[in-house]
Amino acid sequence: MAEVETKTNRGAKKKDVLAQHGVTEELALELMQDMLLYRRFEEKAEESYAIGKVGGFCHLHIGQEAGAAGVIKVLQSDDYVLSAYRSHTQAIAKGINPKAVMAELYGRVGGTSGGKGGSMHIFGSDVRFLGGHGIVGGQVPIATGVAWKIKYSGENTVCVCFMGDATVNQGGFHESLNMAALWELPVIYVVENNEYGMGTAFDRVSKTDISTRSLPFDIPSSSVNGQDVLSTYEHFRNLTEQVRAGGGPRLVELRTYRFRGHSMSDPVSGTYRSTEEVERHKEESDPIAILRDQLFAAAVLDQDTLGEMDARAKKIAAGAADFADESPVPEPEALYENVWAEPNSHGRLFFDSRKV
Ligand SMILES: Cc1ncc(C[n+]2csc(CCOP(=O)(O)OP(=O)(O)O)c2C)c(N)n1
Repeated sequence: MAEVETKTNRGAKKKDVLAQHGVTEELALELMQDMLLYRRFEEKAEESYAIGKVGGFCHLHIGQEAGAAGVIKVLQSDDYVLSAYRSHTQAIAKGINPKAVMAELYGRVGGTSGGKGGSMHIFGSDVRFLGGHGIVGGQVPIATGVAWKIKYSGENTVCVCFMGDATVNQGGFHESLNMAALWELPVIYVVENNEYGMGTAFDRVSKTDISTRSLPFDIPSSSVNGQDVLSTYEHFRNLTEQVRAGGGPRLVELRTYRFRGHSMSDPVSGTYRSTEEVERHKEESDPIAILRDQLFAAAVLDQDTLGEMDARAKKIAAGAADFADESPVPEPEALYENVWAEPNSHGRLFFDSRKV
């Protein structure tokens, strides 16, 4: 006979979801708080862009927050992360202050690159977030070099390299995987497959799945639901342990979806996807709503607490915008700073990234 579901045993049963993924209640709530911050930060950036406070390109991660939260939460503070241009949330996840990220979007002195990099070039060498890269695939060979350095110097760290699905047909991606496999480098290549490279659907540019891309190099690959932060976290926790223990490189497809246009200057839908498609994804695969439902069902979270957490996230996002507003614009002389490398005592060219 079917067990009668009461309020108490419903909570107990659903708590299994957390146990299944090896996630404590505290960690699950942290993941929720992180994703709320990323969502509210991006919405604030969107608003600031719309009123002309953010110049240049601006690519939002709305809809894809579980990737930033679930992957980076697993890492040690001395692990490395590199990404493409849709990277505000990943930079915050790695430990860069949201104020410095927003000020960079605003082109202000208080930004991560003194306001000279903009949205696509968030950088924080002190927390080992090495960009923020505007050239599709540009970060992949660099991440491979970072992983080589980790191995050469015997560090107990790993390098995580995020990229979009349009990267996997680039030459540099394949060259990097070849070298990473050959030298058994501690690098995890993470492809955020949001189904489109600008306005081109992935199945229009590729006959095979992303996971097949590592087959020629004998690199293990996997695919995970990137809208479910608990699955993402669990997947990367296991994988990172293997890579850290010397297991060599990995390729992971994070199946996700972007809820906004390619960049702030593009429409949300267009000729390449319909409004209905976007609305369906928002309805069915919003990572925040998925975790909310899991935590409500497990009686780990209620509406009031969620409201408080959201208010906290909004306050941090608003504080970041205020900080950016108050930060000065760079002096014209700043154009000449951090441009040329200086020779060090060995006569070698040395670029002091701490000044950036
Ligand atoms: C080498 C290179 N080619 C073309 C572009 C123009 N471009 C900018 S974003 C983009 C699409 C990339 O899509 P994807 O890698 O899937 O990432 P997503 O935007 O979906 O996060 C293109 C083609 C570029 N920046 N660099």
